[in-house]
Amino acid sequence: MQQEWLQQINSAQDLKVLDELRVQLLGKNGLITQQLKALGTLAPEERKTKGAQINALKDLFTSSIDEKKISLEQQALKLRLTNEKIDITLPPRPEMVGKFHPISKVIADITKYFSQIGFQVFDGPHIETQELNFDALNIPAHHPARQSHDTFYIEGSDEVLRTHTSPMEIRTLRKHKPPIRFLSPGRTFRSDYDATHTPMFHQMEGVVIEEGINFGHLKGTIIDFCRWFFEDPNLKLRFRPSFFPFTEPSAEVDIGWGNGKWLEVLGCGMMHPTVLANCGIDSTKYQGFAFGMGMERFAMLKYGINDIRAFYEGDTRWLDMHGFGSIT
Ligand code: 2U9
Repeated sequence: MQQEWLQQINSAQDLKVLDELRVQLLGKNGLITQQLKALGTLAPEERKTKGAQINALKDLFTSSIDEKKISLEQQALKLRLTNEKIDITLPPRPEMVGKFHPISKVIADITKYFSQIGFQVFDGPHIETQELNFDALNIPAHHPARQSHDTFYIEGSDEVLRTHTSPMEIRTLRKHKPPIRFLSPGRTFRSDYDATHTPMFHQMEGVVIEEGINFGHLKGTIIDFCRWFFEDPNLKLRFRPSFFPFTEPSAEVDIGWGNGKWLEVLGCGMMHPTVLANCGIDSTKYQGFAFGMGMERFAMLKYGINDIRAFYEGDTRWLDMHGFGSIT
């Protein structure tokens, strides 16, 4: 009988069968348990020898079952590890796919367009000295433009959060000499918050400095670019005289928006000779133009988004609707 039970224990295929065997042998009404209970009816001498035998059997069965249990558990674990392997080559679930923010899309598209006509891209720090953010750009202290920028000043420092990307143009022109064409996209900061202003927004500025550059080059560049961006080869544009301290002459550009309406999209002008001199560039040899535009405004016009605040609320449902699967 002992051999038969051991044989059964060793050939148990799973933990359930093994547990049934344990119950049959060692459970409340198990074979061994009954035998132990029956000892009480035996004569003292017989009880001693039989008792020892049954207890030895109990120990044998218990250790055999325990051993078998460990081996079955290890087998089961091995099986799970091979069956439950994660296939990392599977594509992600559709609901887990992220989207590119419309601002990333607009910056990537505009950068790509201008890189095809010889523009490099430079980006730089968000915190700038007042010299780079204002003075070098021909905006002296007490000039009304300083007030109109709603600047974030940094306490105990001469520095500010840059109010435009223009300081990056100064940095670039002090380091790299003309002829040069470049863009500087990036974050800018002004203390303002309503349906068309957020305290952090994105600008893209462009600069071209070469010998013999004139207002015609500026107009041609801007007209071609806007017609490409707004996907309308017949788009009407209007250059309206304006003023910026860093360009002279300056203009604001409007695009025709059907039914005789005009919409302002960007500002531009010829590089001011004082600004060129501040960068160590001889304005009798080199001329240039610059333009600046707000990325949120471009995105809102192109993609029909009407409240700028939604860009930075971080609502993934909004991003699902307005984002892009790819920006290359
Ligand atoms: C240097 C010299 C000239 C960049 C320019 C504008 C006109 C302009 C605004 C458009 C919408 C800023 O985001 S916005 O509010 N920008 O109108 N920007 S010319 O001129 C420069 C820049 C750097 C050294």
